[in-house]
Amino acid sequence: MKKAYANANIALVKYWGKSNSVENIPAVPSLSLTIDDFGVEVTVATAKNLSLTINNVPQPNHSSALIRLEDFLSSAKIYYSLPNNISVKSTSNVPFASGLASSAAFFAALSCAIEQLFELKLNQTELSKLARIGSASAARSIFGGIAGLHGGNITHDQAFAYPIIFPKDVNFSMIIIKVSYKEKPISSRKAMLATKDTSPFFSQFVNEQESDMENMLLALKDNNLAMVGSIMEHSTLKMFSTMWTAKPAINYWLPESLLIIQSIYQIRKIYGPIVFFTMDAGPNVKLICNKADNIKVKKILEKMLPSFTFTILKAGLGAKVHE
Ligand code: 2P0
Repeated sequence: MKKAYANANIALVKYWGKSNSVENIPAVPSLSLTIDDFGVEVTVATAKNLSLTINNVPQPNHSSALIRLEDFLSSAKIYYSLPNNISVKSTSNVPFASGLASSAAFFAALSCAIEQLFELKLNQTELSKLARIGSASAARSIFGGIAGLHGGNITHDQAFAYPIIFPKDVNFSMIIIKVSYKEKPISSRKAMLATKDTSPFFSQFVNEQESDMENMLLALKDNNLAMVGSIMEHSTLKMFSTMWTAKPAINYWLPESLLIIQSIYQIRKIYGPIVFFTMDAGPNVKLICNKADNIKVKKILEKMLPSFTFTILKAGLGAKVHE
Protein backbone atom coordinates (compact mmCIF):
# COMPACT_ATOMS: atom_id res chain seq x y z
CA MET A 1 0.00 0.00 0.00
CA LYS A 2 1.29 3.50 -0.83
CA LYS A 3 -0.01 6.97 -0.05
CA ALA A 4 0.64 10.24 -1.84
CA TYR A 5 -0.63 13.81 -1.63
CA ALA A 6 -0.94 16.46 -4.34
CA ASN A 7 -2.14 20.05 -4.31
CA ALA A 8 -4.53 21.48 -6.89
CA ASN A 9 -3.32 24.05 -9.39
CA ILE A 10 -4.97 26.99 -11.11
CA ALA A 11 -3.94 27.93 -14.64
CA LEU A 12 -2.65 31.43 -15.36
CA VAL A 13 -2.46 30.57 -19.10
CA LYS A 14 -5.36 28.22 -19.75
CA TYR A 15 -5.36 24.72 -21.21
CA TRP A 16 -8.52 24.06 -23.20
CA GLY A 17 -8.94 21.39 -25.91
CA LYS A 18 -6.97 18.29 -26.84
CA SER A 19 -4.84 17.43 -29.84
CA ASN A 20 -5.17 13.72 -28.99
CA SER A 21 -8.08 12.56 -26.85
CA VAL A 22 -6.89 8.97 -26.48
CA GLU A 23 -3.54 9.94 -24.96
CA ASN A 24 -5.01 13.10 -23.45
CA ILE A 25 -2.56 15.52 -25.05
CA PRO A 26 -3.53 19.21 -24.67
CA ALA A 27 -4.08 21.23 -27.85
CA VAL A 28 -2.11 24.10 -26.30
CA PRO A 29 0.71 24.66 -23.80
CA SER A 30 -0.38 26.07 -20.44
CA LEU A 31 1.02 27.42 -17.18
CA SER A 32 -0.31 27.31 -13.61
CA LEU A 33 0.18 28.05 -9.93
CA THR A 34 0.07 25.05 -7.59
CA ILE A 35 -1.83 26.15 -4.47
CA ASP A 36 -1.11 25.20 -0.90
CA ASP A 37 -3.43 23.27 1.44
CA PHE A 38 -5.98 22.55 -1.26
CA GLY A 39 -5.39 18.98 -2.30
CA VAL A 40 -6.07 15.27 -2.41
CA GLU A 41 -4.47 12.34 -0.60
CA VAL A 42 -4.63 9.02 -2.45
CA THR A 43 -3.94 5.54 -1.08
CA VAL A 44 -3.33 2.76 -3.59
CA ALA A 45 -3.09 -0.97 -2.90
CA THR A 46 -2.95 -4.10 -5.02
CA ALA A 47 -6.38 -5.76 -5.31
CA LYS A 48 -8.39 -8.47 -7.09
CA ASN A 49 -10.91 -5.94 -8.42
CA LEU A 50 -10.74 -2.30 -9.41
CA SER A 51 -12.32 -0.15 -6.71
CA LEU A 52 -12.48 3.54 -5.89
CA THR A 53 -13.55 5.18 -2.65
CA ILE A 54 -13.84 8.98 -2.57
CA ASN A 55 -14.07 10.62 0.88
CA ASN A 56 -15.18 7.28 2.41
CA VAL A 57 -17.89 6.72 -0.23
CA PRO A 58 -17.29 3.60 -2.38
CA GLN A 59 -18.00 4.47 -6.01
CA PRO A 60 -20.49 2.03 -7.60
CA ASN A 61 -19.70 0.00 -10.72
CA HIS A 62 -20.38 2.05 -13.86
CA SER A 63 -20.04 5.34 -11.94
CA SER A 64 -18.31 8.00 -13.99
CA ALA A 65 -15.41 8.26 -11.51
CA LEU A 66 -14.72 4.51 -11.63
CA ILE A 67 -14.96 4.43 -15.43
CA ARG A 68 -12.50 7.33 -15.62
CA LEU A 69 -10.08 5.44 -13.36
CA GLU A 70 -10.45 2.33 -15.52
CA ASP A 71 -9.79 4.38 -18.69
CA PHE A 72 -6.72 5.93 -17.07
CA LEU A 73 -5.26 2.53 -16.21
CA SER A 74 -5.92 1.05 -19.62
CA SER A 75 -4.35 4.05 -21.40
CA ALA A 76 -1.40 4.17 -18.98
CA LYS A 77 -0.70 0.45 -19.45
CA ILE A 78 0.44 1.18 -23.01
CA TYR A 79 3.49 2.93 -21.54
CA TYR A 80 3.86 1.68 -17.98
CA SER A 81 3.83 -1.75 -16.41
CA LEU A 82 0.59 -1.65 -14.40
CA PRO A 83 -2.08 -4.19 -13.41
CA ASN A 84 -5.79 -3.93 -14.39
CA ASN A 85 -6.99 -3.92 -10.82
CA ILE A 86 -6.05 -1.74 -7.87
CA SER A 87 -7.84 -0.35 -4.88
CA VAL A 88 -7.83 3.45 -4.75
CA LYS A 89 -9.01 5.56 -1.81
CA SER A 90 -8.95 9.33 -1.90
CA THR A 91 -9.66 11.99 0.69
CA SER A 92 -9.84 15.59 -0.29
CA ASN A 93 -10.60 19.08 0.88
CA VAL A 94 -11.16 20.21 -2.72
CA PRO A 95 -14.85 20.36 -3.69
CA PHE A 96 -15.47 17.75 -6.39
CA ALA A 97 -16.18 18.74 -10.03
CA SER A 98 -16.81 22.43 -9.39
CA GLY A 99 -13.90 23.86 -11.34
CA LEU A 100 -11.45 23.73 -8.45
CA ALA A 101 -9.02 21.30 -10.05
CA SER A 102 -10.01 18.24 -7.99
CA SER A 103 -9.07 15.94 -10.88
CA ALA A 104 -5.65 17.60 -11.20
CA ALA A 105 -4.83 16.93 -7.54
CA PHE A 106 -6.36 13.43 -7.67
CA PHE A 107 -4.47 12.17 -10.72
CA ALA A 108 -1.20 13.76 -9.60
CA ALA A 109 -1.44 12.04 -6.19
CA LEU A 110 -2.63 8.79 -7.78
CA SER A 111 0.29 8.75 -10.24
CA CYS A 112 2.73 9.38 -7.43
CA ALA A 113 1.30 6.54 -5.29
CA ILE A 114 1.15 4.13 -8.25
CA GLU A 115 4.74 4.93 -9.18
CA GLN A 116 5.85 3.94 -5.69
CA LEU A 117 3.63 0.88 -5.32
CA PHE A 118 4.69 -0.67 -8.62
CA GLU A 119 8.28 0.63 -8.46
CA LEU A 120 8.07 2.26 -11.88
CA LYS A 121 11.23 4.33 -11.18
CA LEU A 122 9.92 7.46 -12.91
CA ASN A 123 11.49 10.87 -12.48
CA GLN A 124 9.20 13.91 -12.09
CA THR A 125 9.06 14.54 -15.83
CA GLU A 126 7.99 10.95 -16.46
CA LEU A 127 5.57 11.13 -13.56
CA SER A 128 3.96 14.20 -15.10
CA LYS A 129 3.35 12.24 -18.33
CA LEU A 130 1.63 9.47 -16.38
CA ALA A 131 -0.51 12.04 -14.50
CA ARG A 132 -1.37 13.78 -17.80
CA ILE A 133 -2.96 10.58 -19.12
CA GLY A 134 -5.43 10.83 -16.22
CA SER A 135 -6.03 14.58 -16.43
CA ALA A 136 -3.83 16.98 -18.35
CA SER A 137 -3.83 19.63 -15.64
CA ALA A 138 -2.64 16.93 -13.18
CA ALA A 139 0.74 16.94 -14.92
CA ARG A 140 1.29 20.48 -13.58
CA SER A 141 0.44 19.46 -9.98
CA ILE A 142 3.45 17.13 -9.95
CA PHE A 143 5.45 20.35 -9.53
CA GLY A 144 5.04 23.03 -6.89
CA GLY A 145 5.04 26.79 -7.44
CA ILE A 146 4.58 27.83 -11.04
CA ALA A 147 4.76 25.07 -13.65
CA GLY A 148 4.25 24.79 -17.39
CA LEU A 149 2.81 21.98 -19.51
CA HIS A 150 3.65 21.33 -23.15
CA GLY A 151 0.81 20.99 -25.63
CA GLY A 152 0.05 21.07 -29.36
CA ASN A 153 0.60 18.43 -32.01
CA ILE A 154 3.09 16.49 -29.91
CA THR A 155 3.55 12.88 -28.76
CA HIS A 156 3.09 11.31 -25.32
CA ASP A 157 6.84 11.62 -24.72
CA GLN A 158 6.79 15.36 -25.43
CA ALA A 159 3.66 16.14 -23.40
CA PHE A 160 5.10 16.70 -19.93
CA ALA A 161 5.09 19.42 -17.28
CA TYR A 162 8.13 21.36 -16.06
CA PRO A 163 8.89 23.67 -13.13
CA ILE A 164 9.20 27.41 -13.75
CA ILE A 165 9.32 29.06 -10.29
CA PHE A 166 9.86 27.21 -7.01
CA PRO A 167 7.10 27.69 -4.39
CA LYS A 168 9.29 29.74 -2.03
CA ASP A 169 10.14 32.17 -4.83
CA VAL A 170 6.55 32.84 -5.94
CA ASN A 171 5.60 36.39 -4.99
CA PHE A 172 1.89 36.05 -5.72
CA SER A 173 -1.02 34.83 -3.57
CA MET A 174 -4.25 33.34 -4.81
CA ILE A 175 -7.61 34.26 -3.32
CA ILE A 176 -10.50 31.86 -3.94
CA ILE A 177 -14.04 33.25 -3.90
CA LYS A 178 -16.75 30.66 -3.45
CA VAL A 179 -19.75 31.15 -5.71
CA SER A 180 -21.05 27.57 -5.73
CA TYR A 181 -19.53 24.16 -5.06
CA LYS A 182 -22.33 22.33 -6.89
CA GLU A 183 -21.18 19.77 -9.47
CA LYS A 184 -20.62 21.37 -12.86
CA PRO A 185 -23.33 20.97 -15.55
CA ILE A 186 -20.92 19.40 -18.09
CA SER A 187 -17.49 17.86 -17.49
CA SER A 188 -14.55 19.89 -18.76
CA ARG A 189 -13.56 16.88 -20.85
CA LYS A 190 -16.88 16.86 -22.75
CA ALA A 191 -16.92 20.65 -22.93
CA MET A 192 -13.43 20.72 -24.45
CA LEU A 193 -14.38 18.27 -27.18
CA ALA A 194 -17.59 20.14 -28.02
CA THR A 195 -15.75 23.47 -28.06
CA LYS A 196 -13.03 22.21 -30.35
CA ASP A 197 -15.54 20.67 -32.73
CA THR A 198 -18.02 23.54 -32.93
CA SER A 199 -16.61 26.93 -31.88
CA PRO A 200 -15.38 29.19 -34.70
CA PHE A 201 -13.12 30.87 -32.13
CA PHE A 202 -11.27 27.73 -31.02
CA SER A 203 -8.56 27.92 -33.71
CA GLN A 204 -7.87 31.55 -32.77
CA PHE A 205 -7.48 30.53 -29.11
CA VAL A 206 -4.93 27.90 -30.19
CA ASN A 207 -3.10 30.29 -32.54
CA GLU A 208 -2.53 32.89 -29.82
CA GLN A 209 -1.47 30.51 -27.06
CA GLU A 210 2.28 30.46 -27.83
CA SER A 211 2.49 34.23 -27.62
CA ASP A 212 0.45 34.28 -24.38
CA MET A 213 2.91 31.74 -22.95
CA GLU A 214 5.96 33.76 -24.05
CA ASN A 215 4.52 36.99 -22.64
CA MET A 216 3.57 35.27 -19.38
CA LEU A 217 7.10 33.94 -18.94
CA LEU A 218 8.50 37.46 -19.43
CA ALA A 219 5.96 38.91 -16.99
CA LEU A 220 6.85 36.26 -14.38
CA LYS A 221 10.54 36.93 -14.85
CA ASP A 222 9.87 40.61 -14.18
CA ASN A 223 7.64 39.73 -11.24
CA ASN A 224 5.15 42.11 -12.81
CA LEU A 225 1.68 41.49 -11.33
CA ALA A 226 -0.09 43.88 -13.72
CA MET A 227 1.34 42.06 -16.74
CA VAL A 228 0.81 38.56 -15.28
CA GLY A 229 -2.75 39.50 -14.33
CA SER A 230 -3.62 41.05 -17.70
CA ILE A 231 -2.37 38.01 -19.63
CA MET A 232 -4.22 35.69 -17.24
CA GLU A 233 -7.51 37.58 -17.61
CA HIS A 234 -7.14 37.69 -21.39
CA SER A 235 -6.39 33.94 -21.55
CA THR A 236 -9.40 33.25 -19.29
CA LEU A 237 -11.84 35.32 -21.33
CA LYS A 238 -10.55 33.87 -24.61
CA MET A 239 -11.11 30.36 -23.24
CA PHE A 240 -14.69 31.20 -22.19
CA SER A 241 -15.34 32.88 -25.55
CA THR A 242 -14.70 29.52 -27.22
CA MET A 243 -17.23 27.88 -24.88
CA TRP A 244 -19.91 30.54 -25.31
CA THR A 245 -19.59 30.20 -29.10
CA ALA A 246 -19.79 26.39 -29.11
CA LYS A 247 -22.96 24.82 -30.54
CA PRO A 248 -24.81 24.36 -28.24
CA ALA A 249 -23.23 27.04 -26.06
CA ILE A 250 -21.46 25.98 -22.86
CA ASN A 251 -21.69 28.24 -19.83
CA TYR A 252 -20.13 27.68 -16.40
CA TRP A 253 -20.74 31.18 -15.07
CA LEU A 254 -23.41 32.28 -12.61
CA PRO A 255 -24.57 35.89 -12.18
CA GLU A 256 -22.38 36.16 -9.07
CA SER A 257 -19.29 35.33 -11.17
CA LEU A 258 -19.85 38.44 -13.30
CA LEU A 259 -20.70 40.54 -10.24
CA ILE A 260 -17.33 39.62 -8.73
CA ILE A 261 -15.48 40.39 -11.97
CA GLN A 262 -17.15 43.80 -12.18
CA SER A 263 -16.06 44.45 -8.60
CA ILE A 264 -12.46 43.57 -9.51
CA TYR A 265 -12.58 46.16 -12.31
CA GLN A 266 -13.99 48.65 -9.79
CA ILE A 267 -11.23 47.88 -7.26
CA ARG A 268 -8.60 48.45 -9.95
CA LYS A 269 -10.18 51.81 -10.83
CA ILE A 270 -9.89 52.93 -7.20
CA TYR A 271 -6.66 51.26 -6.02
CA GLY A 272 -4.74 50.56 -9.24
CA PRO A 273 -3.63 47.18 -10.65
CA ILE A 274 -3.56 45.23 -7.37
CA VAL A 275 -5.79 42.24 -8.15
CA PHE A 276 -6.73 40.15 -11.21
CA PHE A 277 -9.23 37.34 -11.82
CA THR A 278 -9.40 33.94 -13.45
CA MET A 279 -12.03 31.20 -13.63
CA ASP A 280 -12.12 27.57 -14.67
CA ALA A 281 -14.79 25.03 -15.56
CA GLY A 282 -17.13 26.26 -12.83
CA PRO A 283 -18.62 29.49 -11.44
CA ASN A 284 -16.00 30.13 -8.73
CA VAL A 285 -13.60 33.04 -9.15
CA LYS A 286 -9.90 32.97 -8.30
CA LEU A 287 -7.80 36.08 -7.90
CA ILE A 288 -4.10 36.81 -7.83
CA CYS A 289 -2.41 39.65 -6.02
CA ASN A 290 1.06 40.36 -4.69
CA LYS A 291 1.80 38.21 -1.64
CA ALA A 292 2.73 41.31 0.35
CA ASP A 293 -0.73 42.81 -0.37
CA ASN A 294 -2.96 39.81 0.25
CA ILE A 295 -4.47 40.93 3.57
CA LYS A 296 -5.10 44.43 2.24
CA VAL A 297 -6.77 43.03 -0.90
CA LYS A 298 -8.90 40.63 1.17
CA LYS A 299 -10.12 43.52 3.35
CA ILE A 300 -11.08 45.56 0.28
CA LEU A 301 -12.92 42.55 -1.15
CA GLU A 302 -14.77 41.92 2.12
CA LYS A 303 -15.99 45.50 2.11
CA MET A 304 -17.03 45.46 -1.54
CA LEU A 305 -18.50 41.94 -1.62
CA PRO A 306 -19.77 41.30 1.93
CA SER A 307 -21.83 38.21 1.06
CA PHE A 308 -18.85 36.15 -0.17
CA THR A 309 -16.05 34.27 1.59
CA PHE A 310 -12.43 34.66 0.61
CA THR A 311 -9.65 32.11 1.09
CA ILE A 312 -6.05 33.26 0.71
CA LEU A 313 -3.70 30.54 -0.54
CA LYS A 314 0.02 30.67 -1.10
CA ALA A 315 2.07 28.71 -3.64
CA GLY A 316 2.09 25.02 -2.76
CA LEU A 317 4.57 22.18 -3.07
CA GLY A 318 4.48 19.50 -5.75
CA ALA A 319 3.01 16.01 -5.34
CA LYS A 320 4.77 13.81 -2.81
CA VAL A 321 4.64 10.34 -1.31
CA HIS A 322 3.37 10.09 2.26
CA GLU A 323 5.25 7.52 4.29
C1 2P0 B 1 -6.61 24.46 -16.87
N1 2P0 B 1 -8.91 23.51 -17.00
O1 2P0 B 1 -5.64 24.83 -17.57
C2 2P0 B 1 -7.98 24.42 -17.57
C3 2P0 B 1 -8.66 25.74 -17.52
C4 2P0 B 1 -10.20 24.10 -16.76
C5 2P0 B 1 -10.13 25.42 -17.37
O2 2P0 B 1 -7.52 21.78 -17.09
O3 2P0 B 1 -9.82 16.23 -19.69
O4 2P0 B 1 -9.59 18.25 -15.73
O5 2P0 B 1 -8.83 15.72 -17.47
O6 2P0 B 1 -7.41 16.68 -19.27
O7 2P0 B 1 -7.40 18.96 -16.78
C6 2P0 B 1 -9.70 21.24 -16.50
O8 2P0 B 1 -9.57 20.16 -17.30
O9 2P0 B 1 -9.21 18.04 -18.21
C7 2P0 B 1 -8.64 22.19 -16.88
P1 2P0 B 1 -8.77 16.59 -18.67
P2 2P0 B 1 -8.85 18.79 -16.89
O10 2P0 B 1 -6.50 24.21 -15.65
